[in-house]
Amino acid sequence: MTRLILATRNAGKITELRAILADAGLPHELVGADAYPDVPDVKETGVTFAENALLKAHALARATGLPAVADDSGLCVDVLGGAPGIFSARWSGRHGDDKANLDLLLAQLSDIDDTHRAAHFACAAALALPDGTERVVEGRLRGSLRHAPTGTNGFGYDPILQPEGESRTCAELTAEEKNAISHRGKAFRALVPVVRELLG
Ligand code: ITT
Repeated sequence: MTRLILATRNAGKITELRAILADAGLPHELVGADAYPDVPDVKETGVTFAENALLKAHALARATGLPAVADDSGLCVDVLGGAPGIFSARWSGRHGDDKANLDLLLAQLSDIDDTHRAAHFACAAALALPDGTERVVEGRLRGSLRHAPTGTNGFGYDPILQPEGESRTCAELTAEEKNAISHRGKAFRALVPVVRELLG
């Protein structure tokens, strides 16, 4: 069975990606980057989600000699011109401090009323092979931002993003409900035929 490495150390993402790829019926063994502790984290020097996803996938594919998939994702707020965007994970200054990132964003938007709180999650999903072959696809989830966090599921900015057509935030959706509509779900479902094409 081909081993496919997920280039992430974010436990929330690993859980989501495993479910999405398994649902799609991919016969590959999916392993998180933590299985390869000696591979250093790649610097996310790209300026788009696609560039960063490709950087992460290539670094892991090169280091392990195995096909690697990676995503780069974030929250893009209209009134902030698309920020935090690629800086979503480190918006407050500390990478991965979900609560500090969310609190800072809410404070920055405190005077903005509901008509101007449109935002979307964006995700680029990349596949890289050790020989340098690469593919990248993208997905989005549009919605609007609440004034206070609600819900305990998910991670990151889930408690404040209410998807279009929903009365709940992403953090009030079950994992299955979120995967069905999410930016990451869309991007990785679009990557499935690409994995099949390149890896069989
Ligand atoms: P890896 O780089 O190891 O994959 P990361 O958390 O740094 O993990 P990203 O660089 O893709 O991942 O940053 C994504 C950030 O954007 C993440 O930390 C969240 O703050 C936010 N984000 C992305 N997808 C999200 C989702 O589905 N729900 C909530 N927040 C999300």
